[in-house]
Amino acid sequence: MTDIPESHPRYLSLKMREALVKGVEEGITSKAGLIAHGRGEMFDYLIGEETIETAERAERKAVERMLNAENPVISVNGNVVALVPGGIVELAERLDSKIEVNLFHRTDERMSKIQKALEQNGAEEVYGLDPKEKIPGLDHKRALCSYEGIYTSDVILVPLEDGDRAEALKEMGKEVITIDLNPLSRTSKSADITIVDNIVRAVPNMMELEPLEEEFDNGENLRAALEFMSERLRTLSEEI
Ligand code: PTJ
Repeated sequence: MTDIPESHPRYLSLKMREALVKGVEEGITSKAGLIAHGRGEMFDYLIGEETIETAERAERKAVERMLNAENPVISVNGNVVALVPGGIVELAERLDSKIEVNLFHRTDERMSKIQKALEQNGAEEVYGLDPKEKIPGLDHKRALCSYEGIYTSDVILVPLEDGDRAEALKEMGKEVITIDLNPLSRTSKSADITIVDNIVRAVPNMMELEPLEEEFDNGENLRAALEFMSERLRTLSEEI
């Protein structure tokens, strides 16, 4: 592993990359996960690599919906575990939520490595390893899920999710919350609540923030996030 000095101006960003590379080396993160992260980084750049107001509002609403759910579930993949292994376990505790491993590039080996990583970070029960159900409308392995977790969940947090699965979960009638830096992704557009923030900030924020009781319109919130990005680009271009 490269030793990154804390004084480096892009220290946090480089640490994230290192965590993902380590994830790949350990068999937790998929190689495609590196590419997915690169896309995320680009959008993070556009929001100035900090939590913007619209994201904080979505984070607060997400906390409110998860706390009021009957069977809330956090779906976890190889990128999530590489970036916030402890954070996701703590968040599940705060929200009284189950954790289920649900992979796009599913192999038994990755599933069990991710389960172990979560357990090492304090998770007592990890769902999804012995799936008895399928998310309708998806082809084979991507669809596999547990009955107690994803299949019967009413509110589901699916960070860094693939668009097909987010749409299929909506089709099942679930309330879908995502964390996705790209406000234009299919997941972002089909979710009920989209948190346009880096997961490394969103998860600790959701540990602290008060639930939002007011009405929340995801389309409006997404447009405001895009507007923020355009405005920032305009300002930055004037500074050159
Ligand atoms: O571990 P697996 O096999 O389940 O695979 C996971 C990935 C992420 C590879 C898979 O789900 C995938 O291909 O996802 P997509 O379709 O690339 O979508 C991931 C979304 O997350 C993209 O819109 C990225 O912009 C966004 N993203 C990437 N890194 C971050 C992020 N959003 C928030 N925080 C990040 N750190």
